[in-house]
Amino acid sequence: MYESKVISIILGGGQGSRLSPLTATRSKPAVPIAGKYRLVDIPISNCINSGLRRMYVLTQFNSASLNKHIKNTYNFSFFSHAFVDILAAEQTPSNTAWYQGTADAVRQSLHHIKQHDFEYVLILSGDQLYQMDFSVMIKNHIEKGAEITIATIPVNAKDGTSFGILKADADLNITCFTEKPNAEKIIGWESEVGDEMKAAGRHYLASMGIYLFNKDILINMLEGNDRHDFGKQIIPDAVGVNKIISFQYEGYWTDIGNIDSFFEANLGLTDDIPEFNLFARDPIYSRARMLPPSKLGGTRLENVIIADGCIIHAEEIKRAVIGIRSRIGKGTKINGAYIMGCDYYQTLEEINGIATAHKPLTGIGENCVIENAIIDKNCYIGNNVVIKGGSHLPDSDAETHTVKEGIIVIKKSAYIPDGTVI
Ligand code: ADQ
Ligand code: ADP
Repeated sequence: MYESKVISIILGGGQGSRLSPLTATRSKPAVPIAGKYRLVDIPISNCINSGLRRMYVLTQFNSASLNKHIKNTYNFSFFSHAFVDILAAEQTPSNTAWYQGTADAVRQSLHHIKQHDFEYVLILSGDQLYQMDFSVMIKNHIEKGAEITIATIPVNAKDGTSFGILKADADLNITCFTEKPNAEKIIGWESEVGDEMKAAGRHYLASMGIYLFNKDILINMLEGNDRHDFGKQIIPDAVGVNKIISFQYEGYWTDIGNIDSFFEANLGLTDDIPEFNLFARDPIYSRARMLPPSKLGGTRLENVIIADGCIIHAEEIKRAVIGIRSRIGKGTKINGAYIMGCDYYQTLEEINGIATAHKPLTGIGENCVIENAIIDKNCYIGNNVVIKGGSHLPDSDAETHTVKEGIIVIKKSAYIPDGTVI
């Protein structure tokens, strides 16, 4: 319904240091989640499921994997105006810098975006897990005659310090806004929220970093100035000047911008009734890979998601997400892990050659123990390897792995020889 009126812009990430080492060789939107998707599939699917089909993904650097994924996944009809285009920070004669922040990323992309016909711009974060129908927010924006709408969610005081916090009047006009207030400054910023939210201690209204702008307002705010960020500058400057309204959302929504929240969001998908529903009627779109069904033999499984194309002989797997083309050997025990899988299969000839050279195969070997870990794609993990994360481990960084908040992240294509203990 709003397809011809709205252009969506997905903020694909700055330098991605919070998700490193997963972003060492790929751009943030290309980071694999839930065994078979990539981060960017979440906002793109929300747009498609909301009837919005014209999208730009802004990213600091354009990895081959992001290009390939977008090109192979989002093919729209020849006769439709739909598109998903990547705009990577680019040097031009007038500008030699990378995106300096979220607003700067949009500013630098305006000359591409302005070539289309549209009335509204929907700005989305690329690192959030949620399912939201944006058409309801757009309808509300138009009916209320707003110039800017910010999607908001009630949060508790502790979480509130990580977000933009705002207050709205009875007509939901935003009257004040403060970006990431500290524990002292947040006092007094409580809002009237529903009973369920009150009972959960969620008294503060946080910006979800999801903005709907009228086209002219956005262009006026960005052109001819150097305000780099929406949260730090554009939104606070607009309060009291423009008609900004709050669109309150109370469903599941979580930031997955750091290793800890990324890990928990993935493992949360294995809960009996996960907060994020992969099995909803509106699908999460991703690349159709034509992989064979997964083959399992003799493995005890408890709360596990297994993607296509895996060959698994492990002894036991608990609370884990097992990604495409994973191979896991006999006797291995996994508890609390996200195994991203592999981009390719080895041929039998390769496997035999590798075996004689005493090198491990891609995937996870026999009799390994893996706990509290993320294993990036295409890793070679030998036999009798122990990878045990936990809160006792200090943050550290080595050639093959990083530890962040007790979670061990084995880097992409790492080679972990037989008998290694981490
Ligand atoms: P943050 O998420 O901390 O707060 P920011 O780091 O600016 O804000 O990132 C917003 C989104 O833009 C993220 O998806 C990020 O990856 C992406 N991004 C950041 N820099 C970018 C760049 N240079 N180029 C392209 N993309 C970039 C914001 C708001 C808060 C709000 C939270 C909700 O500022 O007010 O509460 O989002 O998560
Ligand atoms: P990531 O998912 O980590 O971002 P990419 O998508 O950039 O990685 O790379 C994955 C692609 O690389 C796969 O689609 C696969 O075609 C190719 N690839 C990588 N390594 C190999 C290999 N050793 N043999 C065959 N193909 C490979």
